[in-house]
Formats: sequence, C-alpha cells, structure tokens
Amino acid sequence: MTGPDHIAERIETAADALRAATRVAVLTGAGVSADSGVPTFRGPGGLWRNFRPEDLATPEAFERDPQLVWEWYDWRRQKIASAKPNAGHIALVELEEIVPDLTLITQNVDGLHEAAGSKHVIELHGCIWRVRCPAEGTVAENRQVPLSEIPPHCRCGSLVRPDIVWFGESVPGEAIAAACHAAEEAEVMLVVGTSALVYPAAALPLLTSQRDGAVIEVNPEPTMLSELTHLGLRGRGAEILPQLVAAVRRE
Ligand code: BV8
Repeated sequence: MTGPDHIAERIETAADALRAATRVAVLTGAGVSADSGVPTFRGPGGLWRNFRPEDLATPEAFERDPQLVWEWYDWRRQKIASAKPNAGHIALVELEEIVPDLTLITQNVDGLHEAAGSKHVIELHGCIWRVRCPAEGTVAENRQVPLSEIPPHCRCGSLVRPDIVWFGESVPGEAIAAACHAAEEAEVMLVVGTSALVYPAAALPLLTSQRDGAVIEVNPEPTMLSELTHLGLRGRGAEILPQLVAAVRRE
C-alpha cells in the first residue's frame, strides 16, 4: 500500500483499511502515553530521573539494591498517578467500539489504556499498579502514592516486587501467546508510539505483515519498523488517532 503524500489523504487510506477490517490488532508503546505527560524511555527527556530503564528494570538490579529500584518505581508511580488518558487513548477506545474484533497489545505499564476504557487489553510487560510476592506467588493491586514503606513488604514479611516484566525476564506465556495470535489473525495492525527496539513486542508487526496484513504506524519519528510498515502516519498519537477514528466513522 503506497500512501499519497498529504497526511489527510494518508489518514483516509488508513481509515479505508480499518473500516474494511474485521480483525484489528493495535500495538502501543510509551509514545501513546507521552501526550499524557509520561516520559518515554528513549526519546528526548526519556530518561527516568537519570536512570536508564535497562539499568534498573532488571532482576539483577533488584537483587543488588531493592531500595533503589523501589525508589525509582515509587517516583515513576507518582509521575504516572497524575497522568490522565489522552485523546489518543480515548480514540483507541472508540475504535474498539467500531471494529468487530480489536485486540490492544500494550508494552506500557501505566494502566492508561484500561483507565481510558479499553476492554480487550494485553499488558505484555505487566502493570506498575500491581505488586507481586515471590514467596507466596500472589499478585495484589497497590495504588499507594507515595508508598508508605520503601521497599514494600508482603503481609508474609517477604519483600514484594513490581508486577512488571524486567529486561532479561520472559513475557508471561499467556500474554505473548494471545498477542501473537492477535497479530497473526489481524487484517490490520496499528502500531502507535513505539521505537520497536524491545523484543518480543517488536516482532509482532512482522507476524501481521507475513500473513499479508497491513501494518500502519503512528509516530512523529521514523523507527526500526518504518521500513516494514505499509503506511506511516507521521504525528503524535493524540493528534492523529482522533482524526483516524473520525475518518473511519465517515463512510
Ligand atoms: C525476553 C517494563 C526472553 C519495565 C519493559 C540481553 C539479555 C537479556 C535480554 C535481551 C538481551 N538483548 C536483547 C534482549 C531482549 C530484551 C530486549 O529486547 N532488549 C532491548 C533493549 C534490545 N527483551 C527482554 O528482555 C524481554 N524478555 O526477551 O525474554 C529472554 C529471557 C532471558 C534472556 C534473554 C531473553 C523483556 C522485555 C520487557 C522489558 N520491560 N518494560 C519498566 O517499564 O519498568 S520494556 C520497556 O521498553 C517499556 O515497556 C517500553 O514500553 C518498552 C519499549 O519502549 P517503547 O515503548 O517503544 O518506548 P520508547 O521510548 O523506546 O519509544 C517511544 C516511541 O514513541 C518513539 O518511537 C517516539 O518517537 C514515539 N513518540 C514520542 N512521542 C510520541 C510518540 N509516538 C506517538 N505520539 C507521541 N506523542
């Protein structure tokens, strides 16, 4: 699919593909939350309080210094707690209501898609609002901001960790299986706000494209994926997505 030059025409082309589709997959990354004021990982200002996620979001870092890792997550939770879903998140909720079968796969841990009202969400990397007790194997919601105790403990006395997939850890089998299935079955995959550097998430658009599904990218910048995408919509999610959904609604 070669798109015309003007963004409005490209949006119409993308809307035609989405309107004609029964099964749509959406893959989002930190960029979709950037318009809610949540820093991205790798973009300008993408450092999380001068720490690289790859340095602290690892089991080794937690083993070495759980206090530091929890201080970092507490700081991130405080930043995310004041963030609201933006027009891009809300447009994806509306798209879910229009498309017969839409699966939203997110790499984000901020919970903003669920807060916006998205129903069918696969959280590949977990959620910053849940904690896990490795001793009990239990997961509990914890929205305390700021945390009353750092690092927090389970009632059983053990140290709890964020219920988040760290670098070097496997994405939960159920989540990645469901995401791969949705990507393989999708007639269209809409990829919003990801640098497509982190695997296995970054491989999902390939699954769509290998089965002749169309891959549409929404991002102000070109990414590793741009070569593969059938149509690139250069812009911010909060600007492009509402226009895209409005165009899908128009016959
Ligand atoms: C795995 C939770 C099997 C953490 C995250 C060496 C050793 C071990 C593993 C590896 C290794 N080398 C490679 C790997 C695999 C590794 C990986 O891919 N590393 C990368 C860095 C090379 N992957 C893993 O470890 C995964 N597990 O492979 O298991 C295994 C097991 C053992 C050993 C080997 C393999 C697990 C990955 C999950 C890591 N956890 N998050 C936390 O958040 O605290 S990943 C982290 O990066 C976030 O989830 C984030 O979502 C994700 C991807 O980043 P993006 O979302 O794309 O964000 P980014 O800032 O990069 O880009 C933002 C984009 O938005 C930009 O393109 C920008 O232009 C755009 N944008 C900006 N503004 C806007 C916008 N777009 C739209 N609108 C805007 N307004």
